[in-house]
Amino acid sequence: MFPQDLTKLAEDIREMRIRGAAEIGRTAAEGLAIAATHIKTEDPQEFMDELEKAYRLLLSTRPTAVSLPNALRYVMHRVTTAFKKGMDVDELRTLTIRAAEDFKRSSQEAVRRISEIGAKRIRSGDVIMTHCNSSVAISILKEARRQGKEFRVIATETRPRFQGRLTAKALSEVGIPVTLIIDSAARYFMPKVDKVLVGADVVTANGAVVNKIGTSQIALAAKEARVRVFVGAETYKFSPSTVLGELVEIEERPPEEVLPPEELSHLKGVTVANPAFDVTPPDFIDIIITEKGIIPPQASVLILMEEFGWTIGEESIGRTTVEEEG
Ligand code: RUB
Repeated sequence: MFPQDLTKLAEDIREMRIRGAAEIGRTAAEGLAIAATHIKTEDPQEFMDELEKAYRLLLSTRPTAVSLPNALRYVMHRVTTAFKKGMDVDELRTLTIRAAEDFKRSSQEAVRRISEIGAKRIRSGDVIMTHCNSSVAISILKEARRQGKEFRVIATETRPRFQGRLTAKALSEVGIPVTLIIDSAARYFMPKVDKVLVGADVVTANGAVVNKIGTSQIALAAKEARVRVFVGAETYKFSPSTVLGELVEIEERPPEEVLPPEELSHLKGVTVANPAFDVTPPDFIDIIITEKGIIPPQASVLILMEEFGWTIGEESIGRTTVEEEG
C-alpha cells in the first residue's frame, strides 16, 4: 500500500494535472521523498524494497519524457550507493529527501541558466512560434521580455489538450503579445515567423528531439521557409539509453481526448489514434539550448558522454544527469 499522497501524485502525473517534462521530473523525485517519509521499518533492505516499489509506480505514470526516469534514477542511485555502504534507515530516509531536493534545485537552476542563454538569441521585432506549453521555452521568452525586448509570439493551441492556451496565458501575463492559432495553421503563418522555439521531452543520442505531437510538422514547415528552430532542453532531457540504440516510446493517449465515447460509438469502423509526441530529426533543428551552453543537435551524444561517462552501459544509465553533491 502506498501512502495517499504518493498515489495522488502518481495519478496527477498520469492524468496530466502535472505535466511538461521538467515538472514531471521534479514531481517524480518528490514522489520518492514522500515514499521515504512514510516507509515504516527499521530494516534497510526492507526500506530499499519499499522505495523500489514507489520507483516502479512513478516510472509507470507516463512513458515518454526521459526527465522522469532520469530524475528517479538520480535519487535511487544515491540511495542505493548509501545502502551498499551500510547506512541505517534514518540515514537512507534523510538521503532520499535530500537527493530529491537536490534534483529539484538543480533542475530549476538549469532552467534559469537556459533562459539567460536563450534570451540572447531573441531580438526585438522577432515573431516567434511556439508549440504546446514548455516551461523552458516560456522562461526564455520571459527573460527576453524582462530584458526589455519587444517581440511577438504565435502559439499553437495544441490539440487535443489545448496546452497552447496555458502558454498564451503565461506569456500575456508578462506583457508578451500572443496570437493563438489552430495547429493546422502553422505552415500558413510560417513565412511571417523569425524563429521557432520549443521544449523537449527527450533528446536522443543522434540529436533528434521528441516533443509534443505536431512539433515535427512545424519544424518541417520551418525548414521549408528557412526559419530557424531552437529547442530548450536541460541535460536531464537527454536519453542515455538511446546511445545503446533504444527507441523512445511514444505515449498513446486515450481516444476520449479526441472524441467523446458516445460519438465514437456511433461511427462504425472508426478508431481514434492519439499519439502524444513525435520525433523531429536533427536536420530540422538548428540549435539545442542547454544549461551547459548551446549545441548543434549533432553534438547531443557529447552531452550524453559527458553526463554518463564514455562507456555508457546499464550501470551508467542508473547514474545521474545532474551533478551530485559531496
Ligand atoms: C508537454 C510538452 C512540452 C515538453 C517540454 O507535453 O510536449 O513541450 O514536455 O516542457 P505534455 P518543459 O503536456 O503531454 O506533458 O519545457 O516544461 O519541460
